[in-house]
Amino acid sequence: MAETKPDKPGFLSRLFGRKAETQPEVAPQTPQAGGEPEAMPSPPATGADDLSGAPPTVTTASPDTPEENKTPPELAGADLQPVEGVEPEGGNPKEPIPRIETEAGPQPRPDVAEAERSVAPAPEAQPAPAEKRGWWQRLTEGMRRTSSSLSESVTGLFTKRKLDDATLQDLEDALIQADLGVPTAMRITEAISAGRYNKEISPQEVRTILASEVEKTLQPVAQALNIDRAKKPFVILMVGVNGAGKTTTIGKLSQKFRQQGLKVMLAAGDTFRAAAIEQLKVWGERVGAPVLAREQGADAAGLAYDALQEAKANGTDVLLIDTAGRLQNKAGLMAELEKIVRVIKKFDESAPHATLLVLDATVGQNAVSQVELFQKAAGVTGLVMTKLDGTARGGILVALAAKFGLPVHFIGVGEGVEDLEPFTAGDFAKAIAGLEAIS
Ligand SMILES: Nc1nc2c(ncn2[C@@H]2O[C@H](COP(=O)(O)OP(=O)(O)O)[C@@H](O)[C@H]2O)c(=O)[nH]1
Ligand SMILES: [Mg+2]
Repeated sequence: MAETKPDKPGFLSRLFGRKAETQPEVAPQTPQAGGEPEAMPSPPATGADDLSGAPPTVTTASPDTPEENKTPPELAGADLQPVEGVEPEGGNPKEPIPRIETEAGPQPRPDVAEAERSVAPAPEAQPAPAEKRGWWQRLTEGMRRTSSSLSESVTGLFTKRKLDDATLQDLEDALIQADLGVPTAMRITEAISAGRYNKEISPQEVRTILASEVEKTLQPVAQALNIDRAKKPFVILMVGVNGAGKTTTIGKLSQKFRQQGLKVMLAAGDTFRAAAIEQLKVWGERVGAPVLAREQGADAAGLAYDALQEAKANGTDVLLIDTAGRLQNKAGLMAELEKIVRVIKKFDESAPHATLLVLDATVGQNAVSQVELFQKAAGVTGLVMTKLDGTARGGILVALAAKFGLPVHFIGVGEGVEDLEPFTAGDFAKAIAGLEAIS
């Protein structure tokens, strides 16, 4: 209850679904058209398969981005090193971003669309103070697809029905289907049945118990990302598969750090794609953080090392290092990440001080194997889960918490710079159980 503040409508709303398919009955105050610009619509799937990183037939990203994506001129030219030989790429940034199915599940079409994304990270990057919706609202709106599917199951199962074995089994199935994971689903079902067997239980009571059990699972992992000011720079390595949201998350985090008065520097370590470099540069310009970038194909570990040196020399507080995430070449990916970590440690034994794995919630259970892979390759210290707004599979976060116990620092419910917030167990649990939507 403590997390639910009436003046805090917003992130929770986005988290639980404000996409078109969401159920209107859970719709909070903010109409779809209102408030901040929507995240880019989820585009139609394409057959493009460019995870190989092959040189793209990239459409040219004109630096003349649409009005809302224009970089404030005063922030331009912040790069420490301009990227030579890299023409801005991409087509019409307003085009929807096509997504493809990969082994990791639905992914944004990485290379060809990268250009578009590179110049169109966040329509609402300039915070609109008056219109800025609160986090709770954005979270519940964003997560509505997850919560409404769970909520429907609960309502269907428990309306005027006694709690018997069949109902409990159906509930457990619904929870498993919602990606909460088998152990958690069993625990929740047990908690609901305790002392209530053969009695009637209202859907609302079920939701309350569900929220409380989910919160118990999430509480231990809901940990803030603490920037140790004694480490200068505090080095954050961002890892994750292509399209998970690494670069966008770096932009959003940088904005937060900048607002805290920290000096931030970015390193464009995804050197496979020119457009990925450009994308980070746009974010750097937008949030006022210099970007160390090299030409496409440059050695990422060398770049990370140089970035550390530069950051140390210029008194940077936080250095965020972007990386490539080509899942189609797992051996290569792991070797590169291991090398980056090794080289960083040569400079500072205690670094990286945080290795954040960015996970796309829409991949559902595939997130489990991604955690295992990146833990092995880079020693993940914490998770960031993105795109909780675009999926009914938000329950995966609960399954990951139960399975790995890794800290979850932030969750993302949209493409905008404000759509990332520290993860709090109570808010998430309530949002997933659809409690707020009911009351
Ligand atoms: N809906 C939504 N889209 C997101 C979120 N985070 C990132 N994205 C989008 O996902 C796409 C891929 O993000 P990007 O940062 O380029 O992924 P990367 O390849 O891991 O660096 C971009 O279009 C982002 O705008 C989120 O929380 N919600
Ligand atoms: Mg990227």
